[in-house]
Amino acid sequence: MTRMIIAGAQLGPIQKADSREAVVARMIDLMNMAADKGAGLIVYPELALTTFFPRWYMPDWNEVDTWFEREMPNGATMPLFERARELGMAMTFGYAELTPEGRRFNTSILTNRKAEIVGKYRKVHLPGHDEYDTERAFQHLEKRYFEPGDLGFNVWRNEGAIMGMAICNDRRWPETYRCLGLQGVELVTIGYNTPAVNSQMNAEGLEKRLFHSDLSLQSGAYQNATYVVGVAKAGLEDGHPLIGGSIIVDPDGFVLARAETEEDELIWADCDFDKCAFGKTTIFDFARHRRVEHYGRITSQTGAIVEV
Ligand code: CDT
Repeated sequence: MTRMIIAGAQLGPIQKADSREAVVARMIDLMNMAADKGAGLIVYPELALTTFFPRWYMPDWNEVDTWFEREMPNGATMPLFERARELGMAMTFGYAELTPEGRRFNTSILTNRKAEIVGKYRKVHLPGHDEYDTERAFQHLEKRYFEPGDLGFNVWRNEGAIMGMAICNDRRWPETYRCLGLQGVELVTIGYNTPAVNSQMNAEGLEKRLFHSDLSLQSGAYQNATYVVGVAKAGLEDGHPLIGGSIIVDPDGFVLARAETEEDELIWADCDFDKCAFGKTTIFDFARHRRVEHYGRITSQTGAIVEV
């Protein structure tokens, strides 16, 4: 039997002027709280170390690179790794990765209880645009600052459970969960930075955005009989509101824990990974029920083609 208390460490806003060291101190505070709850794994948001910088158009690539990490761990994040090792707590968090070859990715890593990195994921579904867009109320320049991830969707057996990662916009795509589900995933961790307003439709605000976040995370969990943890960076960041709504979802799609604030806040739930087996061997027994002969379009065609 494998069970573990999983913690979601929602972060409140990180302003442009906030140092990585100050953010890491906040992350350690949340980790200490998670230890008090007996957590074996703590999940932090996407781009956890800085403000959500893709909202800013930067023509100067030297400035862009100040938001990226060249190695992990590094000087700023080492205290987090050291505390995780002391507490024997696995963790996952997101950051902007600049490789030695000069490639830029929106990345997350997964560690074991010894604070060794056992998994890395690079965001596949990058939202937004790559040039300044005068039509939008604010910018979302992920396609400018990152390449689409090149590692695919992988799982790792970590501390007794089969774990996979995705990042923010990935949570809206059923393909994400299914690629992980087809590898038997039991826990999907997803950090996010979601603006509370649609930059292209002002009328779409917080309520609808939270609904879509829940809908995506809960359906991904249910349809693949897996736990899903979605963790926000929330609140008013550099004058721009981000949704909170971090949740832990069980393999039936029910919400076990939910953040109530838009600040640094810990949620946690006791996750019994054996509970994934029922769905995986009955209604979502992929081997018995999937009909791949009818799914060809999913990989051969990207956009919709209307022929009628
Ligand atoms: N960071 C990130 O991927 N944010 C996107 C905003 C897209 S607009 C709905 C998200 O999917 O939340």
